[in-house]
Amino acid sequence: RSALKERLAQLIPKEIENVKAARIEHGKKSFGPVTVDQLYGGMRGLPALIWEGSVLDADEGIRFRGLTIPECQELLPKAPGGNEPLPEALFWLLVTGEVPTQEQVTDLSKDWAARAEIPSFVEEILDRCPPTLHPMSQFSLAVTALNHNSAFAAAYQKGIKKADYWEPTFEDTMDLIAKLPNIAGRIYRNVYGKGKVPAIDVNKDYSANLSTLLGFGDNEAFVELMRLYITIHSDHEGGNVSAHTGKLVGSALSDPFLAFAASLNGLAGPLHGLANQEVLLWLTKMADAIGVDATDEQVKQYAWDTLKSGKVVPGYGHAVLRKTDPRYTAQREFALKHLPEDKMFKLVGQIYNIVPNILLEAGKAKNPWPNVDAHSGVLLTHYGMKEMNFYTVLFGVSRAFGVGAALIWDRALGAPLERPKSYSTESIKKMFAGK
Ligand code: FCX
Repeated sequence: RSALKERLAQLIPKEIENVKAARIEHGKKSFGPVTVDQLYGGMRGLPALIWEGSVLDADEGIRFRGLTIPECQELLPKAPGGNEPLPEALFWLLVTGEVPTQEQVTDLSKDWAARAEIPSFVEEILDRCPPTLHPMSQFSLAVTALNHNSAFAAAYQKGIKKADYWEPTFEDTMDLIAKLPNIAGRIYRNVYGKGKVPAIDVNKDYSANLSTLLGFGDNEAFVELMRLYITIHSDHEGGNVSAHTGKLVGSALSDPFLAFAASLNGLAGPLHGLANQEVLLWLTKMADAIGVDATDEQVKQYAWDTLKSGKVVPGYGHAVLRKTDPRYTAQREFALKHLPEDKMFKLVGQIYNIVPNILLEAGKAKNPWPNVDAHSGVLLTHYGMKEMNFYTVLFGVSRAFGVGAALIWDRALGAPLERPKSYSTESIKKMFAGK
């Protein structure tokens, strides 16, 4: 058993009691009324899910098990000589609620490296994809196919007891996360003609290996970027499309590969994870049209033109956040440290000073501030990863950490099948007639 599984086995009985106690004390309490508008309005603000790994505050942003991003940067173990938290440590935190030791993190790096290989038939599936098939579709195909070797699916067929569901779910989640660098690396190299995927180094951490498989392993700044990137993209509470989809599909006892493939299909939408690709496309077009050294007036005009053509400004706005996303700020700080003179970074900063006022003036968006996707693309571009269609794959690798941790806890706590009630307009009219 890995150290993390050992710790989980100790924590689960206590957490089952903790949940029981919370339900006895608060189970019948109400969050307040549900309005008809919430049903029509994408369920904004509707309390509906339990998600243990992180909670999002509209003003403050995300906290992972109670820790803000700067707190994670300070408290979580780092690589020797590195400054950014290791995603291994973030996963440990998401799963256990505890900050791991350096030794526990190293144990996880080694465990993932040992599980990293993907079956040859999955390699073949990826090799047969036309390079014109979007990297996110390829990613989802490969993750779905990993279900072939699911420990959970096999155990379920054998009649595993409900109390033990978490164990094969844990094994599948560990396998899933471990195999993503090989999948991402293969897609990147196949689609953009970057040669063969090299081998994993069992003595390196997850982000170092991911960077090597993508072809950027020699650049320590890129490796550090990956550590920060995975950490901040891992989890954003339970209601966002990718997280909720994974939880929903998992609630049918679909194994973690099937559940996470569903998450990826949601992440591939332009209002969610694909926005990082859209941002870079928008920035590049802007730079082509008005130059990277454009005046504020020109940037303003360009943003207005985008809005007037009926498009959204990608990377701005959020369904929950009402202030600048701390994930944006963390990336901005990284850029200020590592690439302060980068022209595209400067353009991103200029846009930050201009777009919120325009969105406020336009008067529709409830949140005029930037989200995580407004910044990630320029950082990747700076280090030479210019293929913007690929960006959401890196978001997907990261999101497996949060969705995976949640799937383990859902099975440990015996979360039931999700089945909310839906209504037709006709039934709503009847129900509230004369009221
Ligand atoms: N540009 C232009 N219009 C915007 C806008 C933006 N950036 N953000 C919101 N609006 C518009 C909406 O399109 C909506 O218009 P409508 O009434 O004509 O349909 C109106 O403002 C109200 O929307 P609002 O309640 O503020 O936002 P929602 O909760 O419905 O949607 C998203 C939130 C994120 C989808 C929205 O702000 C958006 O489209 N942003 C651009 C895409 C983006 O960056 N997505 C990534 C988000 C996130 F960080 C992630 O998941 O990765």
